[in-house]
Amino acid sequence: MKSELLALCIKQLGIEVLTGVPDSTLKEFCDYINSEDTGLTHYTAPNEGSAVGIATGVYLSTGKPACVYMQNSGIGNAVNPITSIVSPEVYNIPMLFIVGYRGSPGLKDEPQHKFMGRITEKMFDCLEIEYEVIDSSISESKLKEIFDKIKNILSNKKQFSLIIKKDTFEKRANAAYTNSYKLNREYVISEIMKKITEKDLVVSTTGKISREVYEQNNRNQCFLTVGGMGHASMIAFGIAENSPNKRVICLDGDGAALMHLGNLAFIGSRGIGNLVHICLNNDAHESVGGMPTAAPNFKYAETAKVCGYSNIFVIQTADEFNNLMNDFNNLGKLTFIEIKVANESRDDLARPKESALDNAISFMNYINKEQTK
Ligand SMILES: Cc1ncc(C[n+]2csc(CCOP(=O)(O)OP(=O)(O)O)c2C)c(N)n1
Repeated sequence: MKSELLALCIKQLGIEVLTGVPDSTLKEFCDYINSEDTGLTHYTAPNEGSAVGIATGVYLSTGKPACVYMQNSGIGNAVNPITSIVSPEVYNIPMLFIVGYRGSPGLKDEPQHKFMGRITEKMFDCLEIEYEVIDSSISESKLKEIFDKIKNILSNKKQFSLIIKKDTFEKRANAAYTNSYKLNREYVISEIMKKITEKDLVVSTTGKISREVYEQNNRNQCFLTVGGMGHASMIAFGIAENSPNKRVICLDGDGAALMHLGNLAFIGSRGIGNLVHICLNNDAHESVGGMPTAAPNFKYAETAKVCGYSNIFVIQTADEFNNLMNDFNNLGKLTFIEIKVANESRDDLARPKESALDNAISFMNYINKEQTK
């Protein structure tokens, strides 16, 4: 299916606004709406729940439904506004969902997608939202049939979800997302990992940051938060609070930090002394194709300062980074480091061979072993 065709079908429903969080399954479509003049107003949202909020506001102010796109993992973020705002039993807001189907039954996928993949259709059954699953075999006439049905459903003020399997979209030339930053994220991670001592624990965020951490040697000390985008910093906080003799390094992404920005306010207010929160900021969702976040240019370090973090660094040049590395093991207070990195990664990054459960077990064993030393 061509991305253009899907956008056209959406427009023909009278929809004028698209909002969501990018996803790798929807990459071609996300590239199209990010880089071409589609005639649709597009907002990348901080998280999928916020996208449902935007779409609700659009409907309330224009009487026209909006379209919310997301990876199926984002259904988790969207459930609350769907059940408590959008539902016919509350404000009855018509809405079209476009959902990337990671972990669809029968497809080999990463561990974090297995469970949500298995229950995605059941989630929509449970939410009482009609849906269709489509894949690359979809014909234009079948798509037209589905959209005729969607038109009816939306005009009856209901919601509909189009669940899209991997490789459904025709490939497009890669959109060129760049920023002006020079530091390479994998290099930055490898240098940080060289500084890690046996007293350090590392918690890394969802996506390629964790894959780049996995490429380093000290894996037993690392908890790779392979799913649950945006939650790594709170996991790091929970560990730091309960491991007073350790230093916890959180390797976060800007998109992830933005997804649950309240975490900064919470952590900053706790005055905890053994947490170093590093935000690898490329202004992008690099892991799923490099699309911009909801707020490129957002000032993460300044925000962390206002939130109460004690030590604040903004690193952009190689010199600044080298200076930081020289002092890295003397950082003694609640620290926030924003490192501006290029919007790039290599294609041949490894994926963890061990299961997610094995990662949790070896991480816990490492903590236990250290605690009894
Ligand atoms: C709730 C949720 N929504 C969307 C995704 C898909 N996803 C995985 S990684 C990622 C990008 C993360 O961006 P960022 O934290 O800035 O890190 P970067 O990839 O740029 O290093 C996205 C959108 C997801 N895993 N979970």
